[in-house]
Amino acid sequence: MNEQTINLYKQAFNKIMKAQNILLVTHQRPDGDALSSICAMIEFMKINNKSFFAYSQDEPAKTFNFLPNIELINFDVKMKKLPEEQLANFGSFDLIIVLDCGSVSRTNLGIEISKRQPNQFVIEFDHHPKISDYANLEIRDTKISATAELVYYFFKINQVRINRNMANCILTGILTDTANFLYPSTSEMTVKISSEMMSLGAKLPQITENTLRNKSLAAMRLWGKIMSSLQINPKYNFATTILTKADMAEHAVDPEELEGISGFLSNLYGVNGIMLLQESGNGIIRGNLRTSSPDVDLSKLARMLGGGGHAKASGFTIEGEMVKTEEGWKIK
Ligand SMILES: [Mn+2]
Repeated sequence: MNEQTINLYKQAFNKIMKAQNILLVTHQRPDGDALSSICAMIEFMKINNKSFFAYSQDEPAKTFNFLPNIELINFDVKMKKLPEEQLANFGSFDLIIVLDCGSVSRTNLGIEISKRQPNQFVIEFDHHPKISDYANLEIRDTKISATAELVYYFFKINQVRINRNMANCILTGILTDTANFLYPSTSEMTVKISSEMMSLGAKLPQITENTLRNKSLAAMRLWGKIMSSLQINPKYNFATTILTKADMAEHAVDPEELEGISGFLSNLYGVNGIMLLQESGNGIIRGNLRTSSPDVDLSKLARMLGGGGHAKASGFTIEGEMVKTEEGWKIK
């Protein structure tokens, strides 16, 4: 790591130490890395007696209830916005820390953040490709496996003692964002950090038990349905599969039980990539793109379709519904 990057981490530390009231925010529909990163930062705030408010637009999946500090993340199920009191007092946050959000819109506070007062400072920790500039201090590395790995560097560089709670969070973020060291973003450092987290008390069996071995029979059957619908487009050597509203109605599963299906599908041999199209009700179709091919960048395709993400894992949403025709599934 170069001197310049190390300085960014030190500046972030100084800003936090001086801040009076901190807003910690991660993305909507928070995944394991988003939750782990924010929970590790909450631990740091608690240790340093900082006044903070942690927020995510959507409720964390129950799978992650084992994470320390998860109960301190605020969300509003009905309103899907920052609770009234915090929204009215948005100006009272002199520091806003944004974790794991590819774009500011994923915080659900894009407008508030863009209209902030000059004394409100924004620090961003992220490993997605940059979409827009909005932070005052940006710690971004798209080569790194997880935002939790950036949080690790933040602690290390600033000589913060990593306690067991932080270690559990960092290891969870890394494992969930690399699909247990499966994705090419897994580096020698990723494995080294994970090993260090275990030596600091992170419980690997508990993490895998909660994040991996959590599928019901109905979920397994639905995974089977999705796999049996796979088709390969010979022109692009690209595999697609679908999950309709009817499939979801037939197999009553929690949406969180579908976590990891796209990563699993990317194990399909010899294709350039896979796409899972999922009808999510109210006329929205969610597209998930994955590839294991080293020279395919699917984030470009996702961006063309109005979405974003990483080269190997990205997504988009479009309006419409899926209709079965003689030539296959069409979006209308
Ligand atoms: Mn992430």
